[in-house]
Amino acid sequence: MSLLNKKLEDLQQNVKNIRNICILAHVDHGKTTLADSLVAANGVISAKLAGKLRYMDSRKDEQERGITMKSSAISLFYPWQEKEYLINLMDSPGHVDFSSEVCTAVRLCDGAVIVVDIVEGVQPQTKVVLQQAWDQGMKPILVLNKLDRLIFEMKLDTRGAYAHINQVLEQVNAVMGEMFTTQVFSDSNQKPEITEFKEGDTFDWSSGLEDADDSQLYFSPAQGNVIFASASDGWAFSLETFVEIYTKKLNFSKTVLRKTLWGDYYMNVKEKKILKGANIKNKKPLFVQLVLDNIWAFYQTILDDKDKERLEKMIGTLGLKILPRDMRSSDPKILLTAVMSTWLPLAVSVLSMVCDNLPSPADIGLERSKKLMCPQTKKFEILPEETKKLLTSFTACTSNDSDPKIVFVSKMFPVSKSQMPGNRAKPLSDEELASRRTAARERHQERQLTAGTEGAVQLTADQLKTIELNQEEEKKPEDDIEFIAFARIFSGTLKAGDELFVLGPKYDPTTSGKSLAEGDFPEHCHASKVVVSGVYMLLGRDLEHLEVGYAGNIIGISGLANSVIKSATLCSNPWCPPFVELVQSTFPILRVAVEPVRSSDMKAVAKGLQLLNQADAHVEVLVSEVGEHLLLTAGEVHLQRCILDLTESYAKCEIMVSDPIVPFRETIVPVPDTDMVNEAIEGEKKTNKDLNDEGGIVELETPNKQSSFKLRAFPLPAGFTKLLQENIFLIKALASKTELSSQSQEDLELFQEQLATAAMEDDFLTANIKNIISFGPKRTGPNIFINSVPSLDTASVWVEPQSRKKGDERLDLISSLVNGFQLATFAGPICEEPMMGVGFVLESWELQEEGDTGWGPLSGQIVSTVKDGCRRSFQAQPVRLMTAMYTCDIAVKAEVLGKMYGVIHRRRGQIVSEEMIEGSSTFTVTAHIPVIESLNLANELRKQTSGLAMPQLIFSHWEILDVDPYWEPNTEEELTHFGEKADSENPARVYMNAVKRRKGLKIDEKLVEFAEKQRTLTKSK
Ligand SMILES: Nc1nc2c(ncn2[C@@H]2O[C@H](COP(=O)(O)OP(=O)(O)OP(=O)(O)O)[C@@H](O)[C@H]2O)c(=O)[nH]1
Ligand SMILES: [Mg+2]
Repeated sequence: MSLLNKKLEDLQQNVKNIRNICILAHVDHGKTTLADSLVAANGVISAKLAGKLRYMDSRKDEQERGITMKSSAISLFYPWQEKEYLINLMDSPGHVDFSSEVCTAVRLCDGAVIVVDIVEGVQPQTKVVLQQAWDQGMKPILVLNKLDRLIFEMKLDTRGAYAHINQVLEQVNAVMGEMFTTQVFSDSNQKPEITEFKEGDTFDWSSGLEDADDSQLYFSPAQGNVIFASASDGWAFSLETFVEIYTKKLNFSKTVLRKTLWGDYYMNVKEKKILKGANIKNKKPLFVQLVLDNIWAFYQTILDDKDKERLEKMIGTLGLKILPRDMRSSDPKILLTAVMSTWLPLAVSVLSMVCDNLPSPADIGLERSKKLMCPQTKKFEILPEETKKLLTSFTACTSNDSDPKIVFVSKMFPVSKSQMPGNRAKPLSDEELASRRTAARERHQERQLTAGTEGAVQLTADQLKTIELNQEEEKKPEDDIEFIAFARIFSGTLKAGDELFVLGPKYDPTTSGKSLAEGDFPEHCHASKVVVSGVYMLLGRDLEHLEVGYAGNIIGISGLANSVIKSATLCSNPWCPPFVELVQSTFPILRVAVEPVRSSDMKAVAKGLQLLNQADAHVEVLVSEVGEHLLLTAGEVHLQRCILDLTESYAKCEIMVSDPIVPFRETIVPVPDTDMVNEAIEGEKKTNKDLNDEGGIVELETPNKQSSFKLRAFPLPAGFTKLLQENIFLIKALASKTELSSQSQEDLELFQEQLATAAMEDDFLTANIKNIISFGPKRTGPNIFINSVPSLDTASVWVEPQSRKKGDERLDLISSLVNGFQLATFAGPICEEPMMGVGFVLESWELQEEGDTGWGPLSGQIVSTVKDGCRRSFQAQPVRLMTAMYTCDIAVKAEVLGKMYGVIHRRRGQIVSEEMIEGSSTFTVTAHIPVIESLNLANELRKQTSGLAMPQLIFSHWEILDVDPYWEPNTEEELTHFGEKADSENPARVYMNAVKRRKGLKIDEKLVEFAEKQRTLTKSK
């Protein structure tokens, strides 16, 4: 172990001096480049390569594409103000496809370094990461990066740059302010309401915003939480850097400088005073004069004027020591980096601010610990006593023998076995050398003995066995991969040999804690036991073996591969709750079917997919109903990375990938007033209301004629459906109403109110919200099932089920009824895709004493009959397909704006907004584009705009495709307008048929019409 690593290991025990931080930003704002300089400060890479190597991007494709795809960690040592610090630094990806990797990093850290490109300013992912840091209760510092771009790209003078910096700061602070107000408002909602008013009482209209403390909230250089940097040129400074420089050089008072160096202050040279009001008097602010002017001067002298003499003078005044070799360099960029990084070393500014400003793991605090232990929707108080006791261990973060061991695994990452510390080539000891020599001699003798038997060698049974085993092993792709858990110890110590409980996300200490404590493992308790086989320090591309891991540190753990799939909580105490799952900001929407090129590789692919699933938090692997292996990814870039991983590491065989499969939703709409050519529909086609009264009702009977139903479907208002989608976690929480936290209780009431408002346009729905008996599919989906049979007295979703009244047999069969609805909404009749925005009404339900014999159990018959009924009543309404839409954010240069619009329109996209980034020629354009039309968009845009436009695609919403998929030209006008075969084909039908074809469903499609015409086309000329 190197000296540095030894030091790091020692430092792990001093929790006060540990900082766990991650670097977060929008894509390409310079996180990895910044990390380089910090890593270089530890001598892991040479300072010369810092900013160019992108050390934390250890994968080949990360290097080639220039984007980070995985978050990775490194432990750094930093001596600061006579103390020694251990900084566990994490680099995260900025591309939206990998936002789940950001989640895994954020989970383990206490502090965040938010990087913002000073030219691009706040971008969509910047907002997302600020929100994530906020939600996790992390303390952030801000790095305004790429300041060099202001000089040469934007060609700003120092005052212009100052104004621009202020603008970007305001943008960031606006985001912070917004999050703060939202929080205060939601907190003030929780305050107990005053119900009685006495005379003389004053009513407080304020929202609490005035009293809330926001002094620490905003970023400001004067607050000491902003750093200015150019990561690629290796320099950075905070206000404190210049305060130090000028107090030494010019004998200024530190306190005065700290107050005045940032802000509306200027220097009056005559009076030798610093005064306020630079703006009004049109004077140079102090920051411009003392800071920016100097930096601009260096860039000017070195890169523009190439004036060595002047430069030497400047270096002399500052007392910098530059290597003669760098001074002689003919490349001005090298010279610039050498000078600037000596004057304003990046690592010093960033790391010292991290040590001073960001909390240690011991400062985790009560609030954050509670948040980790208990989902927001539940009351902390309902946790069992034994569990509540663990809160002190969380907050204390101590490593005594008596402390429970609590570890959170946020992801599993693959390491090739040869890279593991134990397996790296070591120099051989004398004994090992001697034994190898003997072995070689024996082999040689054996060979000589068997030489006479014409090449045939008799093998013993044992030898045969080993050979067979070896052959089998050769086929297993996972053999050279070991999964290491990316984890943080929250309490206690961890070493190889420790036996711990592995608690899956669904583990519940209330129900299973006691059994586990007694040594039982009840079925489906989502817990198991595991023995840790090794603990490692994470060092970027390497791992270093650790004897013991201490509380507060981020470490790697081996030996968990068989017990942990993606994330888990490890604890020595079975009363520990599993850590709260993070809500993902995106969900995997792009799915493909994969299969091997050679069918003999099928097993390898199946195994490979499992490994991939384990290694990537954001991948989902499914087997479809027809037996295909489906892979769900966040987007195209993510997909390409997964396929590469699969072919190269996990399955190790050639793979065929289907065209991406894009999901659809099925819905119904009110009967339209006009047909496809905008003619009013009259006559026999009735209005929706009439339909509901008679035509829409479907009547069914179970096969044994014992039970019959009347069902009806109706479209939910769009706002209503949206609410259902947005509040899934509340709907989930409804399942256990007694455990709801008071906050969730209020959220629930609010949710009900909002639903009532959204239902206003539909009288029937308004009257029946209280009669909803289920949501579906999966009991949380955006469809509802309403009980409108007055005699059927069953509990709605909103109330706790009471003890059941005797006498009504139907009540025993409610779950079958609901299951039928669940199945119907899971796969609709258009093309077996899930339904959305549909309400089903149970109009009547008859149950006879007995039915025909010879049929299976009644419950099963009810499931299938209700499912069928829902599907038929769905089809009695005008049906529509819904397509998934992406929000597409594109940063694009003005000169290629037109070309970009061309690409978007061709793909049926709509522009939502377009803004120019002030002072630059870059536009930020937001568009909506159907997911199905988005494939290869990034590539096409790059080609069309010579790489000047970069799209970020995030799933946004579902949109109704306003054409009936079964529509064919019917009326005379339609026939004249569209021709007999609807020449411009019905897009909904195209999509529907494509889905059906994929699923192997029957398609109502004529392949060749009027074949004889085709035959005669050429001959008849
Ligand atoms: N001009 C300039 N370019 C920079 C600076 N810092 C980084 N870059 C460039 O910006 C590009 C992106 O840098 P990265 O460090 O890979 O960005 P990132 O934030 O890690 O990107 P992702 O991980 O993909 O989100 C690279 O081409 C860098 O050379 C800077 O201070 N000034
Ligand atoms: Mg990066």
